[in-house]
Amino acid sequence: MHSTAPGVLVIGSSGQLGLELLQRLRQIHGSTRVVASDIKKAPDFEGPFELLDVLNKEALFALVRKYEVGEIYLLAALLSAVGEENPLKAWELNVNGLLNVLELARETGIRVYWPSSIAVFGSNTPKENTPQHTIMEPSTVYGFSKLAGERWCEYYHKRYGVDVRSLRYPGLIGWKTPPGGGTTDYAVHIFHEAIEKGRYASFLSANTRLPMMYMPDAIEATIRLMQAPSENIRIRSSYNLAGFSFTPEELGDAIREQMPHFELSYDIQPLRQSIADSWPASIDDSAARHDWNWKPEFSLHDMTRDMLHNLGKLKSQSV
Ligand code: AKB
Repeated sequence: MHSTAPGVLVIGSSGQLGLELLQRLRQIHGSTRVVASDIKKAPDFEGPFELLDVLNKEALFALVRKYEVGEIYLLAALLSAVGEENPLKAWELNVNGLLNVLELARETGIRVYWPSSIAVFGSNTPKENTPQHTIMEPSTVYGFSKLAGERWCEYYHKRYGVDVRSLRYPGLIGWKTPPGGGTTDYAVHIFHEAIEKGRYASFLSANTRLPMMYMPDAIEATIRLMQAPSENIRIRSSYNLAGFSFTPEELGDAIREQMPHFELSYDIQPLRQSIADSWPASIDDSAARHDWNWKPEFSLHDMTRDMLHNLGKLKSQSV
């Protein structure tokens, strides 16, 4: 790298969030300054890409030196449903991967972005308008690995001055990339099958209300958080973040406004249903709104229209 500005490293760049965040970061910083990395390469990358397992500390440190990295976005994680299939691997990747990055940040002064999730809450948490500070007794390995990660982030900030920032994402919905093994994935699958088959069988029950967000809002929130002055970031564990909440039935109704013949049925998966039942139905994100002016743009109906339009276009181009 010959630029004087520090490089940006995205770890987990082939995933649902990674790919879209990578594109946005490359718009902001320029393609050559933003290095993509993952354990597998996504098909259509332009710009630097490196194979990297974040658990390999030496390889991580070498990459940071090679590209003179000043900022890391650590997105590699096992999500809630796949995490339950391999709990020890989920713990190792989600916690030790973060610790490798935090150690690097402590030694070099690199800034860090790391996502947390609404999965940090559990069934004893108030379900409606879940506060920033409340009871947290997550029941999934994903949830308590994220909660442990939040504690580590705050610890590295207070103890070593590491500039680490984080958001508790709700379920993320986007058309550019498939979701990667979460409990909220139905809200993306439903659009694919609505367009391809005109019907969908939801693995969550009709009245399961969960907090969700359209991907452009999630990307905007991430960029806004990272661009905010350090003194505005009062919370160094992770900020609550809200878009909108809905049930599968309400999402089906919103799709039917655009596609009147769409049929929704139910084929409940007990594991995912029990995870969803332990999570909040809606989130209070007033701390994020106050500290760094967060405000989402998209409603359920805006998102539904945009998803059907863009995904429909994408699918018609690929046939
Ligand atoms: C999941 O369902 O596991 C994720 C999340 C809410 O963190 N989408």
